[in-house]
Order: sequence, then C-alpha cells, then structure tokens
Amino acid sequence: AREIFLKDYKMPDYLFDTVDLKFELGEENTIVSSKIAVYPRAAGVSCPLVLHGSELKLLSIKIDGKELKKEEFHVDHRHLTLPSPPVGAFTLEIVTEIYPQKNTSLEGLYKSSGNFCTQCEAEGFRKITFSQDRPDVMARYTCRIEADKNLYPVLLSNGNLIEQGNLEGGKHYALWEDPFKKPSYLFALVAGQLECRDDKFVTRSGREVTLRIWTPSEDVPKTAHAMYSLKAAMKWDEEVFGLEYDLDLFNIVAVPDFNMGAMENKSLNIFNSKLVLALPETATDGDYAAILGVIGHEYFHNWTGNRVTCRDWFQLSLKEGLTVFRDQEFSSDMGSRTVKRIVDVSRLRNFQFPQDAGPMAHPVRPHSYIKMDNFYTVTVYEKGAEVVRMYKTLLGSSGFRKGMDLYFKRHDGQAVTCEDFFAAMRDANDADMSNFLLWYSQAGTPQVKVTSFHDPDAKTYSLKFSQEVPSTPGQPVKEPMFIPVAIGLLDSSGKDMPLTGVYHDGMLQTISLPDQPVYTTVLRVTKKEEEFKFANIPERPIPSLLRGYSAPVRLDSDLTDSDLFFLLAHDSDEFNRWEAGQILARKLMLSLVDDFQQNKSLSLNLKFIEGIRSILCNSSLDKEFIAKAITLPGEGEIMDMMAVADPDAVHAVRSFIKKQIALSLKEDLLSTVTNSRSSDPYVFDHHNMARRALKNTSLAYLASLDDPELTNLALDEYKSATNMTDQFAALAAIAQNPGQVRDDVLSDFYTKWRHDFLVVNKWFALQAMSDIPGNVANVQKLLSHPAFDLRNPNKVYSLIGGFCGSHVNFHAKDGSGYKFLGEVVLQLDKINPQVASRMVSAFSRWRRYDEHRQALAKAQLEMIVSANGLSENVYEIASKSLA
Ligand code: HT7
Ligand code: ZN
Repeated sequence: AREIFLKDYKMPDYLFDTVDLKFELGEENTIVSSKIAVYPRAAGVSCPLVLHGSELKLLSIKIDGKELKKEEFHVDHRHLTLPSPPVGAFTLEIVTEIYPQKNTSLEGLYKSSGNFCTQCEAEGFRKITFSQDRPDVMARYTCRIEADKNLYPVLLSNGNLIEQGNLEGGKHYALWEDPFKKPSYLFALVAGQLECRDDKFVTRSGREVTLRIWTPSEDVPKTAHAMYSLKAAMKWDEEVFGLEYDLDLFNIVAVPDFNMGAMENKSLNIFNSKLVLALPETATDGDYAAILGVIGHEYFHNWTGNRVTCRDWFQLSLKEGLTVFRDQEFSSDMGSRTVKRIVDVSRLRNFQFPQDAGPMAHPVRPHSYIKMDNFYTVTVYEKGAEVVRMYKTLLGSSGFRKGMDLYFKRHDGQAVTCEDFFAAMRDANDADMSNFLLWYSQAGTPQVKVTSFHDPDAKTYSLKFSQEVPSTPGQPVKEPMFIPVAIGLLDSSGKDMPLTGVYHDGMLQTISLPDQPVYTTVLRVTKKEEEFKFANIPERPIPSLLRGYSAPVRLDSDLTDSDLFFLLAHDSDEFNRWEAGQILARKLMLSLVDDFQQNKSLSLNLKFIEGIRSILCNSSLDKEFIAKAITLPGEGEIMDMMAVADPDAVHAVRSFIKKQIALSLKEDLLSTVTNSRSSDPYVFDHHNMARRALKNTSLAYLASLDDPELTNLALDEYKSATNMTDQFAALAAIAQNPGQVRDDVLSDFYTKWRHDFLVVNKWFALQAMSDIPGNVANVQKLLSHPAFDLRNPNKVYSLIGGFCGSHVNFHAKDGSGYKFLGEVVLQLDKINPQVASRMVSAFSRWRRYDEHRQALAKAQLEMIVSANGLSENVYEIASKSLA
C-alpha cells in the first residue's frame, strides 16, 4: 500500500475553471459525461495531466472536441494520464460508465433505499468520473441529471436549479448551477422518490432562503426538529460570527445508508437519517441533541470548509476542528454550557486520549496516511476543536472573533492550511503565540504536573508546572507545548480571591486593578518547567486549575482529597466542580481496582457517598449537572490510567461502587425519580431534558440493585413512558440484570418498534453493549436476526460497534470477543471497507492488556492482515496496530 506524506505536497500543474457534468441515471448503469475547462497554473507549462479515477469504465475522451487516440492517453486502476496535453487552456471531455447499484462501499454514487445519492469526501469523486480529485482544485460546477420521472421524481444537485423539463421515454431532467467555486469533494447529487418539509429563513441582510428537508414521504413529519435546528444554526452564525448564508436555497436530504453522520456538500447537505428524523416517541434527548449539533455542524461548514477549504487532506482539522468547535459553542448557547463542556471533555478522555496513547496516535495534522478515510478521527475532530478553543482562551472572545474575521477576509474562496488560520489569529491580535503551532504537529497528550506552595510572610502563592509529552509512533522526542492554564484561587470560605498580579520570569505582571477584580486568569505555560507566583495572597488558597478544561492535557496536581471535596462543594467554575468529583472518583476506583486484584474485600469511603448525596440533594444545582456529577467515570477512562488494563477488575469495581451508591442513597434516589416525573407532553428544552436526565440516572442506580421492587419501578416507568427518552432509559435500567424480566421487556420493545429501523438499532446497541456475562453468544445470534444487515452502517455501528464498547465482553478472557470481531471484519471488508476499518480499530489498543489477551488479539490482527484482497482501509489500521 502506498503511503502519502504531507512533506511531498506539490501544487497542481493544472487548474479547472468550470466542470459541466451530465448524469444519465439508469437501472443497469449510469453514464457520466464531464466537460472540464482546464488551464495551466503557470502560463506556458507543458507537462502530463494526471487525473484520478477508480472503478470507472472509460467510454470516450476528447480534447477541444477531438477524440483522443489510444496512444494519446494511459489508464490504470487509479489514474488517467494525458502525457502531453495542449499548451495553454483547453477543454477536456470524458465519458465514463459506472454501476451505482452495485456500489456497497457507499462512496461515490450509490443507491440507498432505491434513491441515488453521492458521498465524495474525501476521495469519492474519482469513483464518479476522472478528475483532479484534490481539494486545492476548485471549480464552478453545473450538473445535468436525466432519469426516469416516475422512479426518480426529485433531482437535486448543488447550487441553483436553472432549468428542468421532460424528455422522451418517460424521462425528465434538471440542470443545476453552483455559482461558488468548490473542490470535487463538495459535489453532490440526489435522485429519487422524496418529499420535503419546506420553510424559509430571512438572513439579516434580507435574503429570503428556501429551506427544504427531503425524506421518503412517511418520514416528513419527523423532520420538524431538524428544521428548527437549521434555522437556529443560521441565526446563531449570524449573531456570533456575522456569517450569513450565501444562496437562495438550502437542501438537506436524509438517507438510511451512510458511512458517517452527514456531509456538508454545498447547499445540498446529505445526512444519515439517524441525524435528521426525530419524534418524541422515537428519539431520545440524546438524539435530539445530536441532531441539533450535527445540523449546526454541517451548516457551519458553509463558511468553515466550503467558502474557505483545505489545501490538502492533511489540513482536515482546519475545517473539522474549527467546525466542531463552532458546533460545540452553538449547542452550549442553546442549552447548558457546563453540561456541554462535560460531555465534550468526557468524549475526549474516553476516545481521544486512548487514541493519542496508542499505535494510531497522530498529530491534529497528520504527517502521512494510506487511506485518508482513516483520518476522520477523534484527534482531528475533537482534539482539533480543543486547539481552536485554546485560541479563544488565549485571545478572548473579541480577539478570537477578530481572528475569524481576518481569516475570512484573507482566504474566502481559497484552499488553505492550518498555518493560515494561525497567522490570521496572530495577526488580527498582534499576539505572541510562540510555539503554539506544535499543537498541530506533535501527537500525544501532554502530561502536566503542578505543585503549589503558599508563603504566608511574603503573601505569595506559587504554582510550579512541569510538562512531558509522551513519545508516539514516529515521534520519539517532543518539545514543550504552549499550554493555556485558566486558574482561580478559592479562599477558605469557598469564594474566588481577586487575582491582582503574578510573578513570572522575574517580572510582576498585573492581572487586575482593585476596582476591576479578576477571578480567573490564564497562565501561559510554555516551558518544560516553569513557576508562576501570585502576589497578595494572604491565606493558603485552594487552586481551581485548568478551569473549563482550558487545554487538552492530563493534569496531575498535589490537591488533597479534602481540597477536592472543597472544590466539589464551592468552585465557581461549574466544570471544575464536576472535575473535582471525577478526580475523586478516579482515585477511588483505581485504589479499589488494586484491592480487587489482590483479592481484598471492597469497601467504599463514606465521605465519597456523602459527597454524592450532597450533590444529589442540592436543589440549587442544575439537574443535568447533578446527573453528570453523580455518574462515575467510564471503564475506559479508568483502564486508560492503568499500567496493564484489567477490564474484569474495572468492571467489578465500577459495578460495586454503583450498587453501594444505590444502596446508601436509595431513599434519595427514589424520591428523585418520583419528583422528576411529569405528565406534560415532551418538550426538547434544557429544563425538561435536565429533569429526565436526573430521573433516569437515578433509576439506573436503583435498578442496578436487581431488587424485584425496584425492577418493578423500572417496569412501571417503561410502561408509562410517553417518550423514547424515558422508555429507553427504563429498558436500559432493566436490561442491566440478566433474567426473564429482561428478556420479556426486550422482546416487548422489539415488537412495539419493529417497523422503525432507527429504534430497532437502539435495541441492537443496547443488547450489544451489555455487560451481562457471556454476551458474545447473544451478539453472534443477533447477526442473523432478520432486522440486521451488514450492508447498513448504522446497524453495524449499533451491533458490532456496540459490542466492542463492552469492555468485559469484547475482551472476554477466552478470546471469543476477538474471534467474533476478526471474522466480522473480514466479511464487512468485502462490502464496505470504510466501515470495516472503523470496526477493526477496536483491536488497536491490544498491547494495553495482559499477555494472554495480547496473544489472542494479536492473532486476530495477524489473520486479518494476511487475508487475501484486504482493503487498504483495513490494512492501514490493522498493520499499524501490529507495528
Ligand atoms: N465532512 C464530512 C466527512 C464525511 C466523510 C469522510 C469520509 C468518509 C465518509 C464521510 N462522510 C462524511 C463530515 C463532517 O461534517 O465532518
Ligand atoms: Zn465536519
């Protein structure tokens, strides 16, 4: 397999002015005709023109209207090469034949539930026609679609519809023109039997935009929340970033077969149905929140990704990190900022930290790849978003906005790099950002240590920082990073102390003046070891470190348990209140894991239980915050902190603590459940989501006790639920414990919802993720359930992905989980390499386990790597995992 390197980037020799496409969509094949206006980047250049193309049948090729002879071009399975094209501008016309009906990779042009649709990012356009399929070649596109009018009444592409009409033989056509230059990865086409929800949005400059969400007719009623989300996102982008939509039409299409969540094609976003369709009876609060976030995300790409795009795929985080940051901020503004931050940081810790510490660790801007699809990762997306967040932390809200404005002013219509973004931020603020760019090039999660010292005589409080970036594949030695550490200091009553000044590098830097007190300041930690000494601190403070999680690092401090309990009770930074509880829980869990491994009996610190009780019963706290604060860190997070991950011990300890909490706080939990019920119709707002979250978290604790009375309570909740959030939470609570009640209620749920494939996917996932002993056999059985289909990614993610998320069962000591996954990966790879490669990633952390498990997982990886006809996608992940 060929590896592609960032250092080898070369500008294209030829550029495209316009690309005119014609699709003749048929039942056997599709004929794609393209007419490209080509010109050399530098006048007078004469060199070969190499076009990308994959799985295409070339029917004809012309230059300036003249058919080329066989010896005038060369085609192999990746490229079409014209060794000596004319000097100067010329027109290239190519006709190809493709077979969308046979395309199970869901990349390029394919069929989903009888409708045609496309997915071109990253390199799928080359499966449609020959092209320079790279983001720095931007052109103006037109697209004419011809198809049977009965079978495909709706014909959509990017931009504006400029012509449509009937053709002979029951066919019709539509001609679309996109006035904006775009790279090929943003091209899209949809044709099929679809209906839409129609709405309007008037931009702040008065442009009336038609909004349409397309689905099969029976699903149109399920698109109200998606439309609400779209309009909210359009308004938010105007208010927060001054960014307006730039066309008169914005289409969204929902398709059931889609490899990822959604795609931001210019003015024709294509979505996985899961992220569009929602009714209170069928979708949970989590689904509603995900729809809001992803509709926002794809819409925000119109500026961060489409108007300003990436020069090459190594720069992916330029658009993805930035757009994730924007969608996170949007969701924060629409709900609870603290809870959103908790959710995002937990995701980073549970998924990105392990990636950064494993064989697939790569910088936010990777240095190389075999298949770009493998680099749509939590590092590029979530760590990338943290990098953008750090600009904002360092420059402040208005400085960040100035940087964004300059970025658009400089680069609208261009394909640029992460340095260009950095330069806009720096220049707009005249800022010293020293070695900040290392965040793009150095992989690994920095480990930061802090020690503190209070000097009562000098009234100073010193914080000493040291940092270490662990070595990662290909990067044995690291330099110190630029880490913004937001800090507050609490006095003995729990109030924030005013911060007046700090000594650093022998100089006193003023933080605030007495009439304008400042309670949080951002320290710029840039060296391997560094000291900051706060002035005018008369008593020993309790430091609130890394407020709001101001940098994506692992922080280790000398805070004692009693400091942490104090912060949990008093910190004005709500995120850090939650964090203090999590640090306590992590410490507790790790020490109980030790006890478990030494066969000692487990017992729980009463102070911890009391801490949880005081949060649970604190009526002044936000209920969703309480739900988060009483939830223990995930098993993955704890295993990530161990020298040798022990899934059985971690699972036993987490279950033990959960039950102890449930036993000790039974009455409080019961009254929380009772007091949080509501007979009002479902509303998606913070108040009601928070209420449901706390009720359902409490119910899960209670049901963990496997006490018939409490199981009955959960059963009542299940039966009386009027929305999916409550119904599914009750089902999950019951399903924690194996037995007849579990089996009955699971089967009742399936019977109720068998007609709704998105709900059935939840049912698959719940069973797949289950920690009940020996679950691999159940999952194996579900593979042949009539509702399961390996060709549908959502079903695979629910069943196979869900199973890999159960640490105890996937890592079962007998290797049954590994064997199951190994076999499925090979089957899947023949159907859809992108999905197969996502699944094989579950093996990548095999070295973290004991020798016995290592041998079993390694054997599966070796079996996969040596399989005949393996895709490059799976090969890259499996071989790098073994390296
Ligand atoms: N930009 C989109 C990426 C995407 C994608 C990448 C590889 C293979 C399939 C894909 N579908 C969508 C999604 C996003 O907005 O981040
Ligand atoms: Zn994106």
